[in-house]
Amino acid sequence: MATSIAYSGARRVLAQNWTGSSTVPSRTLYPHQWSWDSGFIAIGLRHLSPFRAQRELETLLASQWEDGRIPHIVFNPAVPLTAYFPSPDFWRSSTAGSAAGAPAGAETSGIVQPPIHALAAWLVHQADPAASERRGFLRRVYPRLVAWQRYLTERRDLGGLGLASIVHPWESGMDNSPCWDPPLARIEPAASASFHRADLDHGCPADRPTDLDYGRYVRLAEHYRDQGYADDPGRQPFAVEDPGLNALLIAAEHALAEIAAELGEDPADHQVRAAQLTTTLLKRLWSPQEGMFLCRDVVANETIPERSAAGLLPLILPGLPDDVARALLRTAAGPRFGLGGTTRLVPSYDLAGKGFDPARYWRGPAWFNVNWLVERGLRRYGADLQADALRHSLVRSAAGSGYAEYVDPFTGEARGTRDFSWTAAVTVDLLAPGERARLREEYTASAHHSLRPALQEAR
Ligand code: 2M8
Repeated sequence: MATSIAYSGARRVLAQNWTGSSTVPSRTLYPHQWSWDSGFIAIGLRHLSPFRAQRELETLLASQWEDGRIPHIVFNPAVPLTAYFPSPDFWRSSTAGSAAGAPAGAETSGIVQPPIHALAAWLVHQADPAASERRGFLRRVYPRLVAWQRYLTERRDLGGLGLASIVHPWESGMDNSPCWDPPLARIEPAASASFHRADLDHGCPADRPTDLDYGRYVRLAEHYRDQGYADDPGRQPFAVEDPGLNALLIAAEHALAEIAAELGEDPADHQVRAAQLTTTLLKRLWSPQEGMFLCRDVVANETIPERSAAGLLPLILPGLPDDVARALLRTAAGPRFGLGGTTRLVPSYDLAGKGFDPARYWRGPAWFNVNWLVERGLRRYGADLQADALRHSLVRSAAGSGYAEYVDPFTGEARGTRDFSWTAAVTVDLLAPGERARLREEYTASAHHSLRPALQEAR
């Protein structure tokens, strides 16, 4: 498919999903604003309209809680309650979240999602620095992004060693990953008759999480809400350190250092935090045996023996030890993820894992945002040929699937909903003229390792 068709299709999806102040992930399945979706969407939108990209992030940040958290959903009051579950009357943020500083004038969820936002803000600024400066974009978002980072590194340090924990599978963004099966098995599900799954009004049940998973999601969210969304360590039935979320947390600290320097402030604090967090990530979640990062169950105090694409995402970070970066590249290209071999795109979960299902949501299908991150990681460590091939495959699969929410990792067949915003947004970014060359220059200039030989070894 010609790249111009892919580009114009993606632009059409982003235009049709724009509400005037932000973008819905999907007009049917997800008719509100989602936190990490908006980050990826802004990264694509910056090439079409830097102003809209700024608005996307500013709209989300306007509903930030006083404790610094950015809620995972900001509800549109014009959308009927029945359109999405759990709806605002489930979360009751303005009342149940008042002690945590939830805004009084907006309804949101009370949980969070991975912190892509500082990186997104930095990339949005770079798309048109003059326009960004004119609107004081970075100066306005910087304190909010710092407060968000402090929320995650302080209030969410439930393991006590510095990494952020998730307290609900939805917080990982990879909702029904098999990584959550062991810690979720401890949770008594809410009765299925106690809620109505609006997702099944729009999605095929075989592509979505099971009712048993939903019962557990509901129970955990109710529990968190009923504690006033407090984050006291030891009181969460589900607490997991996820390498994907923590990789983005560290990437955010690097982006905040760039933003601080651009604003004439001292970036040192962010640089030190990024280095410390990277050391902790390596100590706590790196598995030399598996050649990737694994999740840690903080409640059971044990490693979760499941491999998901989240464990490859630290590749986006500068400064990984050579042996770690080499092993990650080998694992990505090996039988579990099939990059450049058996799969078109990196699957969300281990192809050889017992929970693998090529159709069901985060249990195997390939997702475009995850692959966009992997593409950057490959470039960061000098695997340009593999990154180019993945980029090509991402664009082809996105346009060929009608900008599907996710696809079968082997065939590229569309799954989930269509005309999905972040699929369109990363397509625009991957096709933006000069963007990849700029990235290569940035990575070369910052003198991060070039591991081309490692990739050759891996093949
Ligand atoms: C999916 O999650 C929501 C709950 O947050 C759902 O299934 O209803 C996930 O894919 C998540 O990563 C994404 O942000 C959200 C909206 O696209 O949908």
